[in-house]
Amino acid sequence: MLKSNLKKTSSLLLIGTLSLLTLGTVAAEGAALDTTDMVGVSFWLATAMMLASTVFFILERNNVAAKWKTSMTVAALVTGVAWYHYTYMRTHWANSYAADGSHPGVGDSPLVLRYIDWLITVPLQVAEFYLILAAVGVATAMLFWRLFGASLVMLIAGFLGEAGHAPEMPMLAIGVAAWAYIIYEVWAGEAKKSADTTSEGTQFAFKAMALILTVGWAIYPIGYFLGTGDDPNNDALNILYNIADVVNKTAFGLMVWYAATMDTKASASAEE
Ligand SMILES: *C/C=C(C)/C=C/C=C(C)/C=C/C1=C(C)CCCC1(C)C
Repeated sequence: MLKSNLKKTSSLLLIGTLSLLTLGTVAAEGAALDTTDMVGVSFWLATAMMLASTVFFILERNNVAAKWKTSMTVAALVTGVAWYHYTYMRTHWANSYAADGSHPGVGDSPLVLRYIDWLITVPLQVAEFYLILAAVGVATAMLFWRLFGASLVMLIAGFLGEAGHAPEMPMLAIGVAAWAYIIYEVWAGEAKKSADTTSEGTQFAFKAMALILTVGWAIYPIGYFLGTGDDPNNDALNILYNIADVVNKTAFGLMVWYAATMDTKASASAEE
């Protein structure tokens, strides 16, 4: 009974996702992609990856132990929200070729769409991090709020700098400082101490997340930096942001899924 209800829920979720895909297609109408434009291609690849990951995480949610289900849901939300924004971002990019076919200038980056997406998905990932620690009862709510606060400072500084509301370099410095604080908190602070005492699956998830926050997130400030100065490289900025999003959302979700699967198998064999 419960099983069949779960199956029904996941089929409904899948149908919902696919209907959203139709909406996304409508949103893309009128935009022709220049297939020799690698930045444009990266927008399209990222869009497809986000949708595929979302469907995968929703379906795989049924195969993991109960305590991992919320983590899988959050992973699906992150890629789902990103997929939704990517359908618009790729259109924005494809619509902004100059008449001579040259690539868009700085003003044509999907800046606002990107930061709206990050403003939703980054706190979701911080929540994910917290959830994995909380699943074993070792994380405090304060840890969540500290990471949440620091990620907001990072994103707001980045937005003000990129949008030209504040000088680029000082904003980059503030953003990097907030990110450095997150790295410290994860490798040396409360989070680290909590994770040392838990199951193999949780430890794997924790290490994966610490790496994502340190190495995966490092791609963003590099992209930002290349987009600054008198001769900003708008193509490099966008292609790096797109790669970073796939790494930090899809690969990150896959690691959570892997940890969840590992932990589920371990507890199943312990019961036998
Ligand atoms: C799914 C989206 C994610 C994980 C976005 C992450 C964004 C960052 C880690 C951005 C970092 C930045 C800095 C560290 C310095 C200032 C500029 C930013 C906002 C690009």
